[in-house]
Amino acid sequence: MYNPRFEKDVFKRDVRNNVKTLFRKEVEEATPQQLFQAVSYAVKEAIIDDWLATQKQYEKDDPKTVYYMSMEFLLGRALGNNLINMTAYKEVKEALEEMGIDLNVIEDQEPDPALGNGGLGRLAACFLDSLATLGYASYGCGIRYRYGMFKQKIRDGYQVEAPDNWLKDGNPFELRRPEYAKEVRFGGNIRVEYDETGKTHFVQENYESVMAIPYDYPIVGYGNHIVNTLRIWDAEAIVDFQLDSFDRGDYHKAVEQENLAKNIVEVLYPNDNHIAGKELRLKQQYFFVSASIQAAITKFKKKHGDISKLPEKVTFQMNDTHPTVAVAELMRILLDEENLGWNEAWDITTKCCAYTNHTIMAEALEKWPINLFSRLLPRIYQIIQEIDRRFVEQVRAQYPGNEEKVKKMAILMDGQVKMAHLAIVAGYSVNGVAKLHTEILKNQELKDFYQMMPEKFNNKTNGITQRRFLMHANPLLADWVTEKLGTKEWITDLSKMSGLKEWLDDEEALKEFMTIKFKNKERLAAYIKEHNGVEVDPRSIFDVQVKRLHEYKRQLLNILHVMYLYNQIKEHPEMSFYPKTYIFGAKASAGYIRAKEIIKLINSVADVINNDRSINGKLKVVFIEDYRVSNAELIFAAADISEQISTASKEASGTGNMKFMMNGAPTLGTMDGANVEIVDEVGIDNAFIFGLSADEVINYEQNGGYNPYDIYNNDPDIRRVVDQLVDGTYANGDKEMYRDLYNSLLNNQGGARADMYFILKDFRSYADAQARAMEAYKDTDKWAKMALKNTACCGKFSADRTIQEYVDDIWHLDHVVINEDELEY
Ligand code: 7GP
Repeated sequence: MYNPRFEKDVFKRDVRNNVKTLFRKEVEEATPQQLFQAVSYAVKEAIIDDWLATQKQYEKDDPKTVYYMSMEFLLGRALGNNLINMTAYKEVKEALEEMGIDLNVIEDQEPDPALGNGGLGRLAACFLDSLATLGYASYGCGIRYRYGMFKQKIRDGYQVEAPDNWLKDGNPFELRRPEYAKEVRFGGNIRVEYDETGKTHFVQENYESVMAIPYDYPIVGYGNHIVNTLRIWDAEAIVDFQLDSFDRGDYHKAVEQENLAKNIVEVLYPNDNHIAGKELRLKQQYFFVSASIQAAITKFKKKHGDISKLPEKVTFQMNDTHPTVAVAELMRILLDEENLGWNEAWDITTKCCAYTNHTIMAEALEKWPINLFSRLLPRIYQIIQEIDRRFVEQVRAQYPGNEEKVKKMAILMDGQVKMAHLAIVAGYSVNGVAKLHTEILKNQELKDFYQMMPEKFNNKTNGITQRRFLMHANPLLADWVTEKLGTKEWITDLSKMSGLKEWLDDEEALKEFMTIKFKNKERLAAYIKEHNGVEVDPRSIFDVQVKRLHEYKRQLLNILHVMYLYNQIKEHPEMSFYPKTYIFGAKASAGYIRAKEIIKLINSVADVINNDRSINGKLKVVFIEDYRVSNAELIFAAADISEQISTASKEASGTGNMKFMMNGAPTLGTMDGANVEIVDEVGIDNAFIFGLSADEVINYEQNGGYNPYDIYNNDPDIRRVVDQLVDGTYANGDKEMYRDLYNSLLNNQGGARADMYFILKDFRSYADAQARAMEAYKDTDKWAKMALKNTACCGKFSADRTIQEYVDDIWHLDHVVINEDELEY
C-alpha cells in the first residue's frame, strides 16, 4: 500500500515541522514525549487522507453499518498499531533512525488508552481492527472517560490504585466533533398531551440534561486504505455557567447541570465480571447509548427518507447488557419523534438490535432497582413496562397457567429491571462467545428463553487481532512466519498459519523458532529487572498467568501450587527440577477484598522464595505491576506456558489463551471457554489439560458442592500448603493475614460454599499437569515442536474469522473496497 506521506524525506520533514510548530523547538532539543506528539501528528495526517477517502466511498456505496455499542474499548497504544496497519512501520522506523530517534522509545511515551477492564473491552478493540481490515462500515460507540482503568502500584505487596490521567498531554489521534453534539435528558416527569387528531404525545419536563460531544478516533484497516471511526462521547453542560444569571432557580440548575456533565464521564468503573449497581453507572449507559442512537438516526435520515428501512442499513450490536437501554431509546425515538405506532416501531427495533452475552457469573447480571431506573429514565421506563406487558402476555399464551415461567422470564420482576431479559426479548440475535459457553447459555442460564425462541441463539467464538498480538507484539516471530510461509497473507488470513506445519520436523527451523522465544524472554527479563528489580533467568521456564484477578480464574490455585513446589524443593533438594519462573499480572477491582488478598499473597510468596538462596534460583515468582495492553504484548511473546485454569464453566471464552497460543505457548488449563476449541485445533497432546469438566462442576453445584475436608484430611501435601496460609510462613509470623483465604477454601460462609471454585478438588490434577509440562520442556526438541504446533494451529482464533461470522450470520454488512488508483494524494 502506497502513501506519499511516508516517503522518508517527506515524513522526516513533517516531523521536524511538527516539533517546530507544536513546541518551538528543534528535533534535537525535543523531549521524547514531544517527539511522540510530533511523530503521531505526522502519522495522523496520513490517516486523515484515508479517513476522508473512506467516508467518500461509504457515501457512494451506502453500505449497511454496524454500530458496536460498548461501555469499554481497551485499545492499547495507537501509534505502533496505526503504523503497522498503514504498512509503514518499517519505513518510519528507518526514517526516525536517520534522525537519531528510536521508534520504540517514542512508542513508549504514549499513554496506554485503557477505556476498558479486561476481556470484554479488549475484544471490542480487536473487533474494530478486524471490521476495518475486512472492509466493513462500522462505528464503535462508547464513552471518553477522563480517567481510564486505574494504574496499579504494588506497595509492600499490596495493590494501590492511582488515577489514570491518560489525557494529560492531549491525544494526537483524536478529533473533537462538536458539530455532531447531541442532548441527553435525565429525570423529570412525563406529561401526556393529545393533539387535535386525538393522538397521544409524551413530553418530558423538568429534566436535567447534558450535551454529548463526540470525539472520533481513527480505526485503521490493514493495508486497504479503510479508516473507520470509534466515536466516544464526552459530556458538557448545556448552558455555560453564567455568573450574571443570578435568579436562584437558574443558579442551582446551572450548577447541577455542570456537575452532571463533569461526573458522568469522569471514570470507568473498574469492575470485571461484576456489577457496581450505582446510579452513575446507569447514567453513563444511557448517556452514550442515547447520543449514539440519536447520531445514527440523524445520519440515516440524512440519506434515507423512510425510517422503516432502518434495518436495511443499520444494526446495533450490544456488547453485553450494558448498552441494553438502546432498545428502549430506539423505541422512544421511533414512537415520540418519528411518530410511528407501537407495532411498527417494535418491528424496526427488533430487526436492528442484537445482543452478545459475555459471562454466566451471577454477580455480573445487570438488574436495576425499578425506583432508581424509573426516576432517572421515566420515559424509557414507561416503554420497558409496555415491552414487558406484551412479552408476559406472549409467555402466558405459550405456557398457559405456568406462572413460574412468567416469574423467571419477565423483564420487570421483584422490583427490578432485568437487562438481559430485555436484550433477549428485543434482540434478533443472542450469541455466546465460545461453543461451550453458548451451550451453557442454551441449556442452563437462558434455558427458558432458548426454548421459547431458539432461532435467536447462536455462537460466535471470540478471536484476536494478529496485527497487534503477533506483528506488533512479536516482530521477530512475525518476520520468521512470513519467511517460512513465503508470504504475508497470514496478516489478513490467519488460516494460512497452518502452512507452518511443514516445518514441524525441520530441526533448523525449530531451533530458529526457539531462539526467537529466547530473545523475547530476554526482552521480558529486562523489563522485569527494570520494573520489579527482580533478576529472572531467561533459560528458566516462563509460566505465565496474566488476566484480571478473579476467584473464578483461580490465581489462588496457581500460587498454592507454587507454595507446594517450594515445599517439595526444600524437602527434596536432590529432586530433578527444571528452573521455573512463575509470572503473574493482574488488577483487582478496587473494592474486591479477597482478590486483593490474593495479590498480597502472591507478592509475599514471591518475597520468601526469591530471597531463599538455598534453592539456587530453581524457583522464582514475579508479580508484574500494572498489567495492561502494552506490557501484555511483551509478556505473550515471551511465555513458555499459558495458564488458563478457570473453574470449568466459568470463563465464557478467554482471549488471552489465544494470544499465548499464537505466540507459541502451549495451554496448561481446564476444559473451559475457548480452551476447548484450542485443544480441538492443536490436539490434546499439545496442551496440558486437567481438572473437573464443566458438567462435573455444574453437577456439584446443583447438589450443594463437595466437602473440601475430604481432601484436606487425606492429602498431607495439600493440607500443608493450606495450613501455611495461617501459620505465618508467608506473613512474617502473622497468622491472621490470610485467614479469610484459608476459610474460603474450607468452610461455608454465609451464602458461599466452601471452596466454591473447586481449588482443592482440582489441585492434584493441576499439580500433575504442571509436572507433565515440566517433563515435556526437558525434551527440547519435543517442546519446540509442541510450541510451534500451537502457533501453526492458531488460525481459527483470528478476530477476522469471528467478524466474518458476525457479518454472515447476524449483521449482513456489505463489503467495501477502496481503489488505490482513485486516491487523490
Ligand atoms: C469476558 C469473559 O470473562 C471472557 O471469558 C471473554 O473472553 C470476554 O468477556 C470476551 O468475550 N467478560 C467480561 O470481561 C465481563 O466483564 C461481564 O463480562 C459483562
